[in-house]
Amino acid sequence: MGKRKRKQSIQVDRNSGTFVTPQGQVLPAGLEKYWRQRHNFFWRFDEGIIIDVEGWYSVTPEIIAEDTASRIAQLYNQGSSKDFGRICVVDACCGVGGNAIKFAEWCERVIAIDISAERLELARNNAEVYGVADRIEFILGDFFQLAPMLKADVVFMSPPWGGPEYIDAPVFDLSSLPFRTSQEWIDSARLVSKNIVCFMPRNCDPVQLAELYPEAPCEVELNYTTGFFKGITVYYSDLALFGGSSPRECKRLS
Ligand code: MGP
Ligand code: SAH
Repeated sequence: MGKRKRKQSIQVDRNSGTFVTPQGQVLPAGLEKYWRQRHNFFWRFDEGIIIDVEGWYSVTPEIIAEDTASRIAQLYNQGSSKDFGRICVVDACCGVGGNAIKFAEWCERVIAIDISAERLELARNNAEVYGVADRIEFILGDFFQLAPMLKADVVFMSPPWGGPEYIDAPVFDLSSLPFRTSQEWIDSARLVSKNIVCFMPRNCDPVQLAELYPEAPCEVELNYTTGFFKGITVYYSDLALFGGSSPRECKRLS
């Protein structure tokens, strides 16, 4: 922080269809736009953050992750200070840690699950960069198998959407998530907590999102960062009653 970021450029090699980052990572062409957003994904990117291919196109921008975590913690704290929310949050698919790190900054206990051992290790590395690794319990496994054994105050999910092509559909069909449908994710999450938060594609149908958990109040929040629409956060049950207007421009708090 405080240091000026050096302007760095990258060049795609047309023969190999790849580019090499200044950190020496070889990435497929097409991911350049994500690499250019690296400091939006992690404000401390230059301090040793590591992201793999799926992580590059899936990580939640830090400002949105901060907004979600602070909102959850403040609901339980009834205040606006950055005291820990005395709650346990399960991050069902933690990826490279974008959300889990922010939950660890704002909440007392975080359980971060991922089915990929490689990405779970990257999440641990990245949490170390932020100094919060010791406050996250990292679990390698399939959320669907673990869910019946878990209880938490809040469960957060940002499942795979099927790659950057998710945006090609005019309306993203929630049953078309890879591996498991959105309904299956919600049904398993309900075993962990009634308070569910999901980060979903910006081309989702809000009505379809509400129908996934019809018994619960639901609030659909459109997440903008610096004017760009990035995704939709949906809050179910107690969290939906907190207020919070939609659309929401996520602002840096710290
Ligand atoms: P995007 O639409 O692929 O990128 O993803 P961008 O930069 O908005 O593209 P542009 O061409 O419109 O400028 C937007 C954000 O959605 C990403 O930064 C991720 O936070 C999130 N995201 C994208 N994908 C493909 C996934 C995914 O598969 N899973 C999850 N959980 N998040 C994703
Ligand atoms: N919010 C994360 C990005 C999540 S990307 C971040 O900010 O970094 C989605 C993640 O879900 C991927 O890392 C993928 O490995 C994981 N995943 C897919 N299926 C899963 C399952 N059944 N159980 C747990 N994790 C899963």
